[in-house]
Amino acid sequence: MPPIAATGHRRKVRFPTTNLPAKSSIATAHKTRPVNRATSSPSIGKMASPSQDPRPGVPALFTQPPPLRDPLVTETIDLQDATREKCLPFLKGIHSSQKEPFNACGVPTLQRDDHVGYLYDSLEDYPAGFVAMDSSRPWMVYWALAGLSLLGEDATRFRERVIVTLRPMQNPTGGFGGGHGQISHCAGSYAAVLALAMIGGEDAFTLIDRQAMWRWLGRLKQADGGFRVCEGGEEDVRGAYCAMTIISLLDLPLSLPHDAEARNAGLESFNSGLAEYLSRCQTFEGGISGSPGTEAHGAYAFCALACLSILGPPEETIIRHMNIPLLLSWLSARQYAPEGGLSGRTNKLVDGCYSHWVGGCWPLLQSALDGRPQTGAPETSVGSLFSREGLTRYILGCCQSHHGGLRDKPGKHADSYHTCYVLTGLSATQHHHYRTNSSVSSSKTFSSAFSWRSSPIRAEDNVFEKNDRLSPVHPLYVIPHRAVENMRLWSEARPLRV
Ligand code: FPP
Ligand code: K
Ligand code: ZN
Repeated sequence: MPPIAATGHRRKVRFPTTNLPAKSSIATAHKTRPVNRATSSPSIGKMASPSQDPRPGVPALFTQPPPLRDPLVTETIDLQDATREKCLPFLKGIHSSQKEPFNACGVPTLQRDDHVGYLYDSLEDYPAGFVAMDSSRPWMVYWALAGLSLLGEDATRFRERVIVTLRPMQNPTGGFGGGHGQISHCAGSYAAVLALAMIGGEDAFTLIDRQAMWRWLGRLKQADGGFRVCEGGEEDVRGAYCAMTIISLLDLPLSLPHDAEARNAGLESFNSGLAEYLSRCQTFEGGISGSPGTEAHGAYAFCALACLSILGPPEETIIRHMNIPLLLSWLSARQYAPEGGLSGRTNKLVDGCYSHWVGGCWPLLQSALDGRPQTGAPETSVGSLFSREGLTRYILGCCQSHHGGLRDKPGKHADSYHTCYVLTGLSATQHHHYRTNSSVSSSKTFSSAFSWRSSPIRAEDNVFEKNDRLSPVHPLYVIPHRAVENMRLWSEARPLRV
């Protein structure tokens, strides 16, 4: 039982009987089951015949297979073909599970109430099979609150309940575990801090032991500039992004604690060697990997670019530490046609959650290319670097689950992770994110991270309707701007003496 039920919003939870999350970590929370060839065949289910005409308003780019084909037949290509065939009736707007109304562009409406209901449900009880999610408790809270905020709901009504839920997960030695009694982890701490920022208020902020958090993060900093995700755990760009998110939001001192082992290697600050470490994560493909020498992946690309954008102005940090033409080429290759959605890596499939992990890279790169910020929105901009129309079509056409919640792709069940990140991606297609030369923060360090603004893109300039508009979220912290600002200003007013 949750400590305090979400009174007034208790709904009956609908749980799928199959496709339960298999593992517990964020890295696996969105993993799909191995595809069963028989069930992934495009001919099953109650879908319309693939040859049926699309609704008016859907351009041929989104209704036909790509004109160029690799004649080689491999498992990868079979899977790609099957995925495309599965998506086509949804893109054409003719699948029987899609809900009316459709707009003049042939795109279905955002089923806002269904998604709100799904996320409220996601904070209620779970059957035994979900025990694997036990180490993702702070994430469950974060995904629901972030998703609800995007949908225009008020996250602060969960204040008391979130505080009671998260309190036992904080360890006296610093940081939050994935649940009560679990060792502190960067990912759980990131989700917990962001959830507390969203509910806001003195009780939420004072819950965090900032001094212990600083000491614990000091033990994660490595001699090569990067961060481990937990003591004795792996070192990767998730660690770096989560750590710098926490440090900058809570205004923790940048100097490493005296007992930090990285000091023995000559490092003095949390920033030391970090940008150079992230630079070493860019691969021959142009994408960014979890650690130097491994495969480029969209989730890591976002962590690395957001971390660089926290460290300093993207037009300095990203430009200096990344090969931009190569990065542009790899990021662009993540968007597929006819699907319109984004993949996480070369030769893999579109997945709704990359609407954020990959889609969220674009505003950061755009800001880097636009150069030094001005008083308001930039007068000239490199403009949109991806197809907002394609991504909107994939999200609204292929990712909305019939009973609420959003999903990886047709044939998959919704879950709160995908609901959160698909909505984040949809919001990114509806807003311009840019920085100005005035920061909310009065300190010089991280001033650029707190200078982001957004302006809505007109519904007429994309394929969504006015009522489908989501709230904007901060492109680095992935929570509402106000939540970012309140936590930073509260922390700045209470400098830590160490
Ligand atoms: C591959 O999964 C996925 C990864 C290698 C990385 C997953 C990491 C995240 C989603 C986010 C981490 C960020 C933070 C802030 C903790 P897959 O093989 O199932 O998917 P794919 O086929 O699409 O690559
Ligand atoms: K995936
Ligand atoms: Zn996914």
